[in-house]
Amino acid sequence: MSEFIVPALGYDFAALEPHIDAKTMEIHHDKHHGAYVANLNAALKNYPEFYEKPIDEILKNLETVPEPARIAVRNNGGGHANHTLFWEIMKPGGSKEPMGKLADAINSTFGGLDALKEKINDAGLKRFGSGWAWLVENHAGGLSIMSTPNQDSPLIEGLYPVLGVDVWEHAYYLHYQNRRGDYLKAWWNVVNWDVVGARFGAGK
Ligand code: MN3
Repeated sequence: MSEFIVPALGYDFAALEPHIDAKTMEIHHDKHHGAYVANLNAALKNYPEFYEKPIDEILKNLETVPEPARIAVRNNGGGHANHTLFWEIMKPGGSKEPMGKLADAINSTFGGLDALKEKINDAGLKRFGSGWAWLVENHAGGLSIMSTPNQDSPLIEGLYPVLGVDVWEHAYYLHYQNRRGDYLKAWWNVVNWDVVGARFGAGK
């Protein structure tokens, strides 16, 4: 039985500067994500069969988690899944804008990339307290924008996250303090659209 682990970042903590500073990345990845994984493992210690399942599958079928562990798995398993996605879609390099079928879907659904960014930034700004803003593949296979509180994953609602931005203060406070809007605007500079594009259509 192997417990859940924090995936390696795959790039330097400083790789996303000046938009996301190295200290924020180090604390966020090692300490915050580390704590979600430690708490997830602790929550499942009496149900080790869940260590064998991908976290996305567990979240999609949250009702199969024994009741005593379910809230902790929702919070900490959500934290694990959400941050794993977050590190991947921020990889430096890659396309600077969406391509192919994702670009087509963004254009037809939202009227273009700028409109998409505005809507996601708005969802992130309106999230009271802590949470995430998302671009998801909806039940019809199209794109929708949503926000979730805390570490709730869209997977819990059967929606597939294509892109997500963390609006917890720990994601931006060292560099941006209370300026969540400035963080959201800057964040788009570090999105790797190759990774995001590959996710679109993978939710089936
Ligand atoms: Mn976070």
